[in-house]
Amino acid sequence: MADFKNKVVYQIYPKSFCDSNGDGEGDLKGITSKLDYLQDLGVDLLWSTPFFPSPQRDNGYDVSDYCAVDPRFGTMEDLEELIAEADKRGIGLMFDMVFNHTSTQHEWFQKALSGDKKYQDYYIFKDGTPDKIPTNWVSKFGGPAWEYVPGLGKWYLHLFDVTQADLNWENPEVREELKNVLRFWKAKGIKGFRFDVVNLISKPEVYENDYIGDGRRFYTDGHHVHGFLKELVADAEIGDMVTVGEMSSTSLDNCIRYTAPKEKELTMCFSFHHLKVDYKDGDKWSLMKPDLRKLKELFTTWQEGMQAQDGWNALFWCNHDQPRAVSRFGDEGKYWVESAKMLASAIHLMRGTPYIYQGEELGMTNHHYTSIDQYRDVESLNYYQILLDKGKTSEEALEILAARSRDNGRTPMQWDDSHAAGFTTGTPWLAPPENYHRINAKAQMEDAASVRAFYKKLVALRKELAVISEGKIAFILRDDPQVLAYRRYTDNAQMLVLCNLTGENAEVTLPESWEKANILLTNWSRDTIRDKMTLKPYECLALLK
Ligand code: TEU
Repeated sequence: MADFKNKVVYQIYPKSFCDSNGDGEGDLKGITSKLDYLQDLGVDLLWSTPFFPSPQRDNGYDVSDYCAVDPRFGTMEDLEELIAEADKRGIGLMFDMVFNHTSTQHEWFQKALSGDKKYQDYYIFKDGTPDKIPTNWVSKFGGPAWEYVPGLGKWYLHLFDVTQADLNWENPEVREELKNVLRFWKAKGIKGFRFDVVNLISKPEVYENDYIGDGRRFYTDGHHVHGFLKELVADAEIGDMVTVGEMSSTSLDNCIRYTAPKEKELTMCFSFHHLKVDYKDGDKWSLMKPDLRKLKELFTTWQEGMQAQDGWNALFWCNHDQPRAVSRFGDEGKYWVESAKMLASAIHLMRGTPYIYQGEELGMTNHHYTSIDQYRDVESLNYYQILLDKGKTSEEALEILAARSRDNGRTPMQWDDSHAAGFTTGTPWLAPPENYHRINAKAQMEDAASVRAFYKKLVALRKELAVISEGKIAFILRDDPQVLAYRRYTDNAQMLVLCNLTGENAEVTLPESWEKANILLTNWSRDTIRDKMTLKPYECLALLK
């Protein structure tokens, strides 16, 4: 995969990006209408989450036809227009391939239900009786991971929602079908793919109960996963495209194998360990402040570990499954601008490919909903009930959802301060936070000191400076409790990045003399550098020599 290291990817959640027809949901024409905005930001690739036909139980991650456009998002012509218009602006499209499971509305599953043996073997069905579930595994959205079909006398596996049936990758016919999907979209001229939870595709030979966990250790990074990926990439001839795998609960060793060029699997991968540093006892639904030491440790291990063996990280804080980074790791109040910019520098100057999730470049925040009626996500609705069943009051459960719900990342893009943040002329499917009057793209496009202007600068710097796109990385100040610090270097240049992760001043002693270095970037005004100095709250500083 030549020439991707200076590129930046922008992620779009189409349902919430821009609504062109006033039905309250975003659509493909809406995306096309905002391409100039994206070109101005300087991004190279657009990853859109799924817009394929789907009953929308999981907002499009329950696909019922991989090679068509859901009418709620537009038509195939709209999609072709989007691809062509993006191409004119030097922007490539990346589509989201949800290949671990299909919707139970997919033709294959429907045929399986009607008794067709060929299609039953496309999924993971186990013979049995309703009183004996095959294993005790827990679905990622809560509840059992198996569903019984009385008419067939069989159970089927669903690691996610009950309407998302896991595909049987051991069946070569399934793999061939999926290669055809890739060939179909490649022929449309797109530039890359994102593969949803692709490290869960290889299931074990024997299904057994998990007495120490929820079952994930039996199917995560499973025994055939690397072989399946190699075969998929080679046979569908997508080795020259940009590919990113979403890796759930993965390991460093596996991610090296998924992404080292010699393995011929993927260009890069998402891992999520750094986004669990505020899960108390590893539980997403148990709140705590982010453990900053742990965060630093994880960045260090993954950056240096991937570098040592030629792996490549996708760099990100936000996506459609995550609360907003500025609300979670920064400060929505007094230091909103500073913390949003600091978080951006922290990852954009690392080794890997940065992803900007829609609205992140504006410093968009969590929604602060106060009633369960405001939520739409299946995971939030399920867990609200689970939390109540565990004895939480509804206030407590709502407080947890407000911090952790995936809907935080799914509120409409804040374009301007008009009705519904300029996202739709109708009623938005999910309400934007009130702060859109203040935080919006229009206001920030006119402000050279805005969060967006800072992101734009970071995107441009990655293209200008090889030390950012190609340089090596080494972490310093490893024991400092407040400051994330790393050095990037090539034969010709050196860069030092300091990020104060806290809202307090931080004293730092630079490792060697950087006094004469140039200030490349900062979120506070500063013109002198000393070997010993105080970083202001959330200050970030990039020095170049
Ligand atoms: O996400 C996979 C995933 O692991 C997270 O959704 C995780 O399960 C969740 O945050 C639980 O806390 C991908 C997609 O990004 C997500 O939107 C889909 O719902 C999921 O796969 C199923 O396709």
